[in-house]
Amino acid sequence: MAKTLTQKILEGHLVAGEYEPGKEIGIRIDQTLTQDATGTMAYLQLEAMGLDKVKTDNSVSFVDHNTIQIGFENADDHRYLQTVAAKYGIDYSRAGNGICHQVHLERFGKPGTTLLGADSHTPTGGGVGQIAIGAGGLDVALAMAGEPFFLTCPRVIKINLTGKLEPWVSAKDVILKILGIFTTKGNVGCVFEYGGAGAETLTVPERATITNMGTECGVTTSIFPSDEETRKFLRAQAREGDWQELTADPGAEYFKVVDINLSELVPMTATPHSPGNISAVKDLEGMEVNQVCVGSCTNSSYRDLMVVAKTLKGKKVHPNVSFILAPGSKQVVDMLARNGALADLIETGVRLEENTCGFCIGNSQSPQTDAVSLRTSNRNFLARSGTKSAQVYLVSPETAAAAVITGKITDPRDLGMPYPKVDTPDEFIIDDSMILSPSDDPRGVEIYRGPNIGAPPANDPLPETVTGVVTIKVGDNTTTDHIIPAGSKMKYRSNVPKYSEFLFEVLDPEFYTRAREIKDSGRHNIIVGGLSYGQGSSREHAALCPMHMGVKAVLTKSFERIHTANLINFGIVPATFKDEGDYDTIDRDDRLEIPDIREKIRRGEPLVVKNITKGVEFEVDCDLSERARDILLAGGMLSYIKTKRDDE
Ligand code: MIC
Ligand code: SF4
Repeated sequence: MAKTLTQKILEGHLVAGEYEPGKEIGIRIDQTLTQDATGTMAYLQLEAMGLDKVKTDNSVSFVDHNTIQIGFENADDHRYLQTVAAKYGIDYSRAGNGICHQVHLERFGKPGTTLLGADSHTPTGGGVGQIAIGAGGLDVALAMAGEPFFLTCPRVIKINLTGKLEPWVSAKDVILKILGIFTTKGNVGCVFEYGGAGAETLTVPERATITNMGTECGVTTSIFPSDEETRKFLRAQAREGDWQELTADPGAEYFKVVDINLSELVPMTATPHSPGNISAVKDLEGMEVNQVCVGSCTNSSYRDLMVVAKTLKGKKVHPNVSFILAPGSKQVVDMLARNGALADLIETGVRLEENTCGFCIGNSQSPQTDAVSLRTSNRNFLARSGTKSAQVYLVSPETAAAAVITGKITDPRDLGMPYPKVDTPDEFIIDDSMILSPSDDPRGVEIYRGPNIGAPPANDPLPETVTGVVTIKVGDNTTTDHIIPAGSKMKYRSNVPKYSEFLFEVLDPEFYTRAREIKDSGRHNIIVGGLSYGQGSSREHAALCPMHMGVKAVLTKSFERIHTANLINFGIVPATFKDEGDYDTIDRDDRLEIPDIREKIRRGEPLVVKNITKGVEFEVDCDLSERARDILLAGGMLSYIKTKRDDE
């Protein structure tokens, strides 16, 4: 039978279950990545598993998120990460080497392999034909320990590309177009597999922009075939040996096929406050711009920055615009420094940030009140930039560069300039000296632990009955940035009690105090949400901190994939309304009871929720695999593993 590329790679890695879309499967993981904001918790969990060495082919610990280092916390955590990597056989990419996804694509990504990353944009690796999936840190720790990764066998959607991009239209416009078609919700359990003659016209960094931001649609991952273009990129990275040709079989059947003619695309933007609010740049032309930020794991490659540098050469930054640039990696900066493009950029009046996540995560360069900020990143959720009243528009590097010159939202085709097309160079500058190999004498490595690091908190098994209060009711598309902000608070990632104080801060600053009172009175906290709850990042703190605050159940219209897995891993029941209308009957502060919850979960039956305040009852579904049910009943993954080990 003709197979999709996704099926070929997944079947080649199958260790549990059968390849049948919709069913749970377990796959072997070849590579893992973590970053510093998710990494400390993941490695504390890995340490608790008692291994000598990771069991993957290759695991990399990147430092790219918390590099601002106000206070001792981040620097301490980075030292912890460095020592733990040296001891457990993990490569350590030092702060200053670049953003995890960009560096991984350059130096590690390998066609046909599986990559599990503790960051939602791990699918960037799909740009070189990897099955690259984002997950919570605990799942990544388990993969490092050699355990399978469990996921729902995906429905594969083919995105058939035809034509060729016109000048000034680029990969970001392709993925924004796709977001306009698929939106940010309703795509859980799917994979986007790209193909068609149009796919061949895109370079690897362009493909990686597209797979990176497929995450915003909520798909499990996105993947391009591995072809001559992939080979060219790997050769330029001095890794041609990692190449193999990989395509779908002719005649492979897909769940759905969507055709996109690249020749018809125009510059696009995602308007505030969701990557799913798509407009043509033309429709917003003339709006005054206060800030332009180029960078992030979506658009910080050599190709992207060269297009910006060439467009701006000889020009000055508009007086009303603050122009920030954060390159994706040391390799990118090195290339730009040596070919003169960096000097051109400096002449324009750019404000250079370190080659890290930087502005993208809101821990620096927060714009002014009510600012219009154009960013080449992937998320424009409310307050993510650090300024709640700011209006963030997501755009391509080309559209960003145009606004730097004009001070207004401008369709770059209107600049009236020849398009500075940038191809993959024959050779990238290779210098891996910022990637530290593990120690030859792991026993001799002493792990450094600063005072900011606490042990991962433990949970109790699920009670027979949940007796709780609705601590918060939120609407559709609630993201993990709403649940637990990153930005300046992210330095508390290793200190769960402290970090929990910021839960739901953006939506309801009183949440923490209320949740604390409810917990202290011996009752459970319950969260109520709308459609696509838990969109966005992989941060397990969006489940870990609620667990710490005594949240036992989250009732929603629907969930996103990584967040559901994180809730289960931390012993919180994810349940969906059988009848979505029941959402409207609940209010904050309602007292709810969910009797016999253990028994019903064990039997896979709907749960009955009694709203004591309103005097009504309704049903919610908690339709999980047998394994997920066992994890939940044990009170989370760590207790589950412990019970399993005790039984063996
Ligand atoms: C993000 O872009 O939101 C992050 C910060 O990279 C997160 C990970 C985290 O919260 O640490 C992600 O995308 O998973
Ligand atoms: Fe970093 Fe932003 Fe990419 Fe997240 S989306 S990994 S914060 S650059």
